[in-house]
Amino acid sequence: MEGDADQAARLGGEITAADLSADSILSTLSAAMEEVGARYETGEYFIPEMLRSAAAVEAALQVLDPFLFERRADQAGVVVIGTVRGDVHNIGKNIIVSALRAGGYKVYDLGVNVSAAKFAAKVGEVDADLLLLSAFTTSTKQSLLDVISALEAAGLRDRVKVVSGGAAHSPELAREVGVDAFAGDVKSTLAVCRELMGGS
Ligand code: B12
Repeated sequence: MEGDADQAARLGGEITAADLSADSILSTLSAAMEEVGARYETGEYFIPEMLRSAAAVEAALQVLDPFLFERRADQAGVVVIGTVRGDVHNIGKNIIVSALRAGGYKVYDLGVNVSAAKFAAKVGEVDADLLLLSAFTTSTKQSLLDVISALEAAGLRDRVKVVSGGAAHSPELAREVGVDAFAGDVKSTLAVCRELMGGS
C-alpha cells in the first residue's frame, strides 16, 4: 500500500529471497490492490493513486514472474485467458495469470476487450484445457454469452472447461451464462482449475 513502482520492484526482489509460497505472495499483492480499489470507491483515493498502485503491482509481478515460474511443477494444463469484449479491467486478471503460471500452467493471455471469435480461435489453436474469462462490469453478460456461443459454433464447447471471475461478477451470473465454474480470488481460482483438470 506504500511506495511506488520502483519500490515495489525492489520489494519483489527481496521477496524472491524469502521462502514464501506463490499463493501467499500473490494473495498479498491482490489484497493490497483490492484495498486500493475500495478506497478509490469511497473517494479516499483518486484515479492517479489507483493507476500508480496498478503500476506498482505490475512492476512487482515482472520481478516475481520468473521466480514463481521456476518453482512450477510439471505442466498442469493449457489455459487461455482474457478480459471479455467491452471491458478493460486487467489488474486482477494479471494477478491470476501470474498465479496460474506459478502453478505450472501454460498460459496464453489475450489481454483486454477480447472478442468471442478471438477466444474461440485461440482455444482451438492451442487445444486449451481451460478458458478463463475475466469480466468486471455487469454489462459484460452478453460478451460472456457470446463466448459460449462462439465455442459451440466452433465445436469446442465440450473440449474446454470455462471459468469466469472478476469484480462485480458472481456465481449466479456464471450459472446464467453457462460457464462451468466461478472463482473469486487467487486461491479459489487455483483450486477450481485443479479440480476441473481432474485433480483434488
Ligand atoms: C481499478 C478499477 C478501474 C480502472 C481499471 C484499471 C485496470 N487497468 O484494470 C479504470 C479506472 C480504468 C476503470 C474503469 C471503469 N470501471 Co472500474 N473499477 C476499478 C476498481 C476500483 C478496482 C478493480 C481492481 O483492480 N481491483 C483489484 C484487483 C486485485 O481485484 P479484482 O479485480 O477483484 O481481481 C480479483 C478477483 O476478482 C479475481 N479475478 C479477477 N479476474 C479474474 C478472472 C478470472 C477468470 C477469475 C477466475 C478470477 C478473477 O481474482 C483477482 C485477484 O484476487 C473496481 C471496484 C472494486 N473495488 O473492485 C471498479 C469497477 C470494477 N469498475 C466499474 C466500472 C463501472 C467502471 C467503468 C464503466 C467506469 C466508468 N463509468 O467509466 C469503467 C469501465 C471501462 C471499461 N469499458 O471496462 C464497476 C463495475 C460495476 C458493475 N456492476 O458493472 C466497479 C465494480 C466499481 C463500482 N462499484 O461501480 N475501473
